[in-house]
Amino acid sequence: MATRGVSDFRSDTVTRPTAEMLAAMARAEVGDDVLGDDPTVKRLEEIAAGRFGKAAALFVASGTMGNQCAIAAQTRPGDEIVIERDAHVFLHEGGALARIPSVQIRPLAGRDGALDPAEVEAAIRSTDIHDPPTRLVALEQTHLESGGQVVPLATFRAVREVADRHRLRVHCDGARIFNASVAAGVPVADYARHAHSVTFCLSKGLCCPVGSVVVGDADFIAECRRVRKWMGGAMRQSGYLAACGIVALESMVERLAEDHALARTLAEKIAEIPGLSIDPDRVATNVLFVGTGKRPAAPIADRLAKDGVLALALRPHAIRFVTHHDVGPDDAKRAVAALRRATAGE
Ligand code: TLP
Repeated sequence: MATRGVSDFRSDTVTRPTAEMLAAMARAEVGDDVLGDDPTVKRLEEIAAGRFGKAAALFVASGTMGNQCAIAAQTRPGDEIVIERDAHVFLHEGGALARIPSVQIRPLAGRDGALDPAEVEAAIRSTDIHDPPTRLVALEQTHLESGGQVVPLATFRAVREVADRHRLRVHCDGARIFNASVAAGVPVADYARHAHSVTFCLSKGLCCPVGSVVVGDADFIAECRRVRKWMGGAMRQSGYLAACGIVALESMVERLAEDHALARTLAEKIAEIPGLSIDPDRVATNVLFVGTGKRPAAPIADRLAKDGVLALALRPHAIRFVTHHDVGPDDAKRAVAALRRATAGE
């Protein structure tokens, strides 16, 4: 279903709230959440904590805010965190790690986003006074830059074993952890068991207009609540937004499989277009990076936009397409036709 006449594959963040969400907003019971009396926010936080098998949760404005609160709550300025080198937290959050938790990064190359536990262990600093203290390992599920790959549960387990041996914390940027869960058939709580904290997004494939949630134990969430406050992220009648989150968790998760199937179909069709490269067998969830060979990606994306197909030329020679609730098979056909025209130079 094309919104406003365009087929928008730029991100799953472009999704609009569903009719059910708008209805839930209209009837939401709200209060002042900073004073602790918004029942709808509390309900969302309870449902989220339960779903992830954690004691507590905190509703935050965005994935970025959730990640930064979670890392700030578990580190001290000057600590080092071990992280996959293409992680969103590191690459795409405006340098927030340097500004908010003020931590230093130890980036490691992952395989499809999965860190090698032995390399994590080897990267841990000594207690020598010259070394920064290693405090936390950060994972990402799904891993965006590798094209929405699912990080195996075994990686979570093995990284946590290393972390426990060295008394490190594990944070998971689970912006799209529900996509991983649906694709792999693994409950989110199984991933979360191996992380002290998880941030997940309501405003991506789950279609909410705003919001993410951080989950963890009660002391950690209490600290996140403090950090969120000094970041300016404490909200008042945010139950209107939390109401959408409840609908999302109750009714929008299983349908993510449709987005994955559409991504796969789209990849299969794009793979037939000369001059473009994508391996459909490697499309694990809802993200596709389409290689444009020697041709620069930006003019191709500009040409697509003229045909009403939006996608992001995020790399010099690759265009990113993301499938979601608000695009369907007709949008995919339109994208394929537009790509054929664009690459034929029409
Ligand atoms: N990602 C956005 C862009 O920033 C690239 C997108 O369109 O995919 N973690 C991951 C893995 C993300 O993909 C994103 C958003 C975030 C965190 C941040 O979430 P927000 O945008 O809510 O701050």
